[in-house]
Amino acid sequence: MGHGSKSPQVQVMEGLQRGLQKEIPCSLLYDDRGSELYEKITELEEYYPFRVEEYRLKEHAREICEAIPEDSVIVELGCGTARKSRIVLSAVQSLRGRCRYVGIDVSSSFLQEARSNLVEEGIDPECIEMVEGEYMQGLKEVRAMHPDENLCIMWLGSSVGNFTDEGAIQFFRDIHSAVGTRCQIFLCADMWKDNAKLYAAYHDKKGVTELFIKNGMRVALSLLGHTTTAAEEEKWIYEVVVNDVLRRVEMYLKFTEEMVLPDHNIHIMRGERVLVEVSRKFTCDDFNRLANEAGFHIDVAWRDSMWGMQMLIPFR
Ligand code: AVI
Repeated sequence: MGHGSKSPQVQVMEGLQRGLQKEIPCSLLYDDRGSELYEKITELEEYYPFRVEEYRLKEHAREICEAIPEDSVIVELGCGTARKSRIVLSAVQSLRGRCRYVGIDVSSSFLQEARSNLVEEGIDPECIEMVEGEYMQGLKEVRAMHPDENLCIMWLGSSVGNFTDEGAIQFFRDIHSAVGTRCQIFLCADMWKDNAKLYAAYHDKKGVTELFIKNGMRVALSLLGHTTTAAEEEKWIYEVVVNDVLRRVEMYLKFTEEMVLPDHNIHIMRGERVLVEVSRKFTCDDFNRLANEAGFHIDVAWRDSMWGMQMLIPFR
């Protein structure tokens, strides 16, 4: 991720026209089918991130809410159904007696479900607001709705790992420009760990991740007007590489037959690998460096060998 404002179609075209290391934008992985498959991934035995995050949020909920200044508005990026954030939000509600929340998501049905989940959790419906849309536009709207307040921006799920480091730094800078200095970012992300554990999490025995990655490629090609057949898809081999230099898991599709899209000047050679997704795994130093380069410092952190959670505040 981190391709700026180019349209998805242009991003796919440019990524596949490359000579060296062709790639597609991983944002394409989440169409309806992709979102369903991702939901299934979170239930896989090998896919530890989802369960570990939930566990860590429960374990540290009280300390996390103590690190959020009183009377802040908590703003969640990509809130989904608020299944995870409700852990922290209900802790804020019990500690402070009030929890003001804005969920941002592109899906209106998720926003509705999130609202009823939070009401069920005991959050006052008058304190819940929802903004339908993309993150940055949503954040600008939230700042206009709450011009003078501290915004605690929650970004759960290690989605930062699907950005390049430059993309992540730019993303934090964009948050800063959208909302100004009265903000914190509560960021959760996966830690660098044992190769075998990482490999298994992205190369599950049931093959769900493979379907998820292949679906992303199908979506990318459809943007170029190409309808993928089942026979073509069978010839893509799913490969996972744990890259210990860049500290990330790389998910590729290897084309065992060449593919030519002459109208778009695309030629994928037989045996060539296309990078579909990366999932960055961080060390403590990686987090500190990313935060500092984006103009933030880490105020509090909860980290162990599995999972990292940190509260970032702007330098000025
Ligand atoms: C959404 N994101 C944090 C997931 C991850 O672990 O990087 C996406 C994913 N890709 C394959 N499995 C899960």
